Amino acid sequence: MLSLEQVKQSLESAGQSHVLQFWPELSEAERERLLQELSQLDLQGLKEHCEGAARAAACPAASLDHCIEPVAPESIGSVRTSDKASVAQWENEGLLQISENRVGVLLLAGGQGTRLGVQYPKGMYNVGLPSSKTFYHIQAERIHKIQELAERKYGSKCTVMWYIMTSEFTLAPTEKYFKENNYFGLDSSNIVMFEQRMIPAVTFDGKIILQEKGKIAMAPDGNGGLYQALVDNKVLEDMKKRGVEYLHVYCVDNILVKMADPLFIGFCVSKGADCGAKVVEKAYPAEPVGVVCRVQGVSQVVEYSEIKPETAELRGPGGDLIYSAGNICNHFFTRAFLHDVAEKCGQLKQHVALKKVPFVDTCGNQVKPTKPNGIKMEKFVFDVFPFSRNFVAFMVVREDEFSPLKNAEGAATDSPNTARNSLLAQHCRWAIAAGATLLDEHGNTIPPPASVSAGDNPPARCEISPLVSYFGEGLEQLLKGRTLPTPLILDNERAKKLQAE
Ligand code: UD2
Repeated sequence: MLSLEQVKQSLESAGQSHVLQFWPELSEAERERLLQELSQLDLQGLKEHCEGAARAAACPAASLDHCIEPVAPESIGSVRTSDKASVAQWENEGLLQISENRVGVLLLAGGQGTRLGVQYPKGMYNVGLPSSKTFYHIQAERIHKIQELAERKYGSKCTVMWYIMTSEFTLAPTEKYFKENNYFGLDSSNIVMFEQRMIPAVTFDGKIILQEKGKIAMAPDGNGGLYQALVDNKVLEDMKKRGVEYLHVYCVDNILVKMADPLFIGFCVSKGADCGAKVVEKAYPAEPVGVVCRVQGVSQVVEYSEIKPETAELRGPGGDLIYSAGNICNHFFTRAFLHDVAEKCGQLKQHVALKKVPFVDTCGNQVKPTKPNGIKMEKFVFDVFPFSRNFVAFMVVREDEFSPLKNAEGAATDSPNTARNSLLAQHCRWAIAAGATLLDEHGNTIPPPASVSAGDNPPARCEISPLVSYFGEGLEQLLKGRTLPTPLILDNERAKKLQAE
């Protein structure tokens, strides 16, 4: 830890002496915490960070709209339009890589979940499924299952490493939650949690914001902080040691996420890609997903917050959105590519977010601003795409793969209700496709799958544990010809009973 004198000098030369304004009023413990916090900051880079943030907020970067063009549809792989043989070949390739321990998953879980408004990590959120499982729990079970499927197909016991990027906000509660739940049955030595860096929020005139008299307002450096965090925490070395060559990076809040999706992994590997992104057809122009497009000829993602509404609304002659390849924060990277970009993490673009940041004023009063007063600088995980030598995009079916939780209950989109419904609707489709007749709570037969779509009210509460089925496979032998009342939780125990009947 640095001394008070050292910190004082650095703050002075960065024009940030106000940070110690309340020092005389602080208790010993508060002083120690503040010194600790300041010692962890990049004090050398502080001046540039604060001035840079103020500059960036004053003159926002020119919009990219004038130099973007859509990715040609034929250059996007697609699960829907590819022939069955190719799909099977990609899936087998993915399972083979998994069976050889060459695939890991990396969860981006450092965000603060501001829109959802909970004080704990989003991964611990329970959207109200019949089983009450949380995102972390579901994801752990999908890892279990995909390991099992790869093992069964190729006959070798395997591990999908689970790397979890957290932040100061999410690390301790996530660790505690995993421990309390016995790592959901996974081997704890195959789960690696690490922390991304935090950076100070600053005012529009480039002054660090004090959240309390003895505490700086800090925020994680965006999900693109991943690349620095991989270096800081020697994650690439860990991957190398364990032989993990491919990483599936994903965000925490998509209830339908297919962990280490063998089809996506197999597609990327078969195409010799170093970097890839899953996309879905955008649902509506203002949907909060980035678009995969070409900027001056180079494939990348333009984030929803940085594209003009009139560009997002552009439609082709058939009425389809021109920028329709919606990024769902599911990325593929080879370890070699990550190794290359780790050296370039200093070059990653900084994005400006204007936020309402609670602060103490110069008289020491707590203020909760009603309009944005602070700048948070963020890096985006997809900003490494332009460094790729062979980038591929893969279009998947929204109903099968994408239903994110962003907003609190009551919102029309991306809420606990829509997430829960998407999963239950999917599981009803699986059960019916496997030959089950589901009965609703009144004993009426549930109609066939075509009438069930994500986001709609699912016709019944039917939840299938990932331990029983990963993407609808293996259900026929359990469900064909059966009439089952709902609510139904099809977990391992119930599956065993059905098998025994
Ligand atoms: C993300 C994508 C967007 C779209 C959408 C789909 C980015 C930058 N944007 O937007 O294009 O795909 O998801 O749902 O990827 N996170 C961290 N550290 C941070 C900030 C965020 O780990 O400092 C994690 C966060 O916990 C979450 C993921 O990154 O798992 C995405 O973050 P978000 O929910 O803030 O991103 P969103 O919805 O604006």
